[in-house]
Amino acid sequence: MSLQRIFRAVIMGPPGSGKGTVSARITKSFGLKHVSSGDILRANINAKTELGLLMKSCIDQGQLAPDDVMSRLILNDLRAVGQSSWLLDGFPRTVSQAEALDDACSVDTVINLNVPFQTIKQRLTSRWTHFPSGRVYNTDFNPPKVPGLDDVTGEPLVQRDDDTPETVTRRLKAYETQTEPVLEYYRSKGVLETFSGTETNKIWPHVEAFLHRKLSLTDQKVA
Ligand code: G5P
Ligand code: MG
Repeated sequence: MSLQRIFRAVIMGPPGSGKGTVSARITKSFGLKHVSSGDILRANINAKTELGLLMKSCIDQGQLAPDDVMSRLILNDLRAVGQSSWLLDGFPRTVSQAEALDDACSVDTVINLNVPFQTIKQRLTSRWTHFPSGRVYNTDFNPPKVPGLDDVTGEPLVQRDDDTPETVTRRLKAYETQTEPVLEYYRSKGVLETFSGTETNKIWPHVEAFLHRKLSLTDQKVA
């Protein structure tokens, strides 16, 4: 689908709700550029940048990184994306981050994946990730073709340090206290669209149909 003006979307949901998985499908079907705050932080940790070294303990403990650091990092990345349409995954995660984003640009739609916490806990302990690309696998749901190796590059997959059961519990707590208020923030602006379920394959057709409608309406408004 060709986009006639910049479309700005955010994908939200608790840790492990499938943001990365659904983002990959949106990128493939609609050509939005995927900007993931978690992937950017992990790339910094891997490259041992100053930022990565500072943020590693925060992330490993399941706590959120400071708002000012995150807002500067992500707004900078969005500027680098330039005139492309984008999909933000993992940001904003606090009301203060949402306000910082609003100051820079308006968001057209917020896709909220509403998945029960019980479902999430099982998923995260069997997740395997290809760090350089952010591609995610799951030993039950979408296993790699060759166990332990990325389908595209053949490079080794690793488990995230913050996917231990104790850290997952802390991440869910941080989500409840700090991120859930962001849903209310976007609901009151009339841009929140919630998709509930326990399986990504059942949620995805609804997200896809919604974006088809939304993007064709956006095109009509421009025409
Ligand atoms: P991240 O990287 O943003 P989270 O915690 O928000 O991390 P996460 O864990 O990346 O989110 P996800 O992207 O929502 O989860 O989910 P996913 O990876 O697609 O799916 C999870 C697993 O389930 C995968 O193995 C997938 O294959 C599988 N799966 C998907 N669908 C199904 C299904 O239907 N069935 C089954 N069985 N499996 C399925 O943030 C990490 C940390 O970075 C910091 C924080 O410390 C954060 O904790 N951070 C920030 N701090 C402050 N502000 C910000 N804006 C920050 N952004 C990141
Ligand atoms: Mg993710």
